Amino acid sequence: MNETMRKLGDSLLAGDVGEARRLTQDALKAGASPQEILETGMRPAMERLGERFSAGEAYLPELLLAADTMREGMEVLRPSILRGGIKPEATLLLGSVEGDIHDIGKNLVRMMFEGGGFRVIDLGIDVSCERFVEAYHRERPDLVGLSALLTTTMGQMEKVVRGIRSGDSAARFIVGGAPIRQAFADQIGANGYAPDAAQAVKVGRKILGL
Ligand code: B1M
Repeated sequence: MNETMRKLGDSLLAGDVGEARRLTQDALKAGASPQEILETGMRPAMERLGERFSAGEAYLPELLLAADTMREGMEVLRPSILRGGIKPEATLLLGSVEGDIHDIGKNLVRMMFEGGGFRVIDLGIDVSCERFVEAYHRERPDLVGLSALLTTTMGQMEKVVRGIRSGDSAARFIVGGAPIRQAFADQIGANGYAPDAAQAVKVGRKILGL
């Protein structure tokens, strides 16, 4: 299985969509869980790519290609993640904060919450504080999920927390993304933080007492 996971990671880095889909299917057939495939096959490869990018050994087109390939692989996992026909237990309002166009992790978080029985309203990427506030009051979600991948955009999270709480002091938030840590979540008054998508659902359920 380790060999399949390694090859899967390599296929993302090579931008080989066919191979990525095939290896994802093979891993599922061999009994790996979607979470295992994501966390041991796909995510480490993206982290390696990020390190090469930081070192000036990889460039934006390679990041984009790998991101698109990972998205294709995630689509293979989607049916296994989603539980069909279940009445949603709660609603999550989700988005990548203003200035941030990274969405692979956020999309995974969405899939995991949907699989965990939530209705998810996904506002997408580069979502301004005003759009979050407006959507919150329109949709009245049980939980708001904020994703940020850049140190320069994580500050937006605090703005959204304050913006929404100024109209509803009981609003509840979960935050995550590569630069986010528990201490930061505590500092901005979020109710929870999760380092990955699977744990996000557990933390979300805990926040809501489900
Ligand atoms: Co960008 N990028 N990128 N990038 N990119 C990073 C984040 C970076 C760490 C790479 C690096 O330099 N090492 C770096 C940020 C440095 C920093 O701020 N400290 C960086 C940079 C600098 C940039 C640009 C500024 C580059 C430039 O233009 N010069 C630019 C900024 C664009 C912008 O947002 N305004 C940029 C652009 C891009 C692409 C568009 C090319 C592409 C994104 C494509 C897309 O998302 N559609 C891209 C990519 C692919 C990456 C890396 C390589 C991979 C990110 C990824 O998808 N990982 C990334 C390096 C890295 O993360 N190590 C990097 C896989 C994904 C499954 O993991 O997103 O972490 P992740 O999500 C996880 C958890 O974080 C968590 O669960 C997810 C699943 O388990 N999680 C949550 C995420 N959100 C959550 C929310 C929750 C809970 C958990 O609750 C709501």
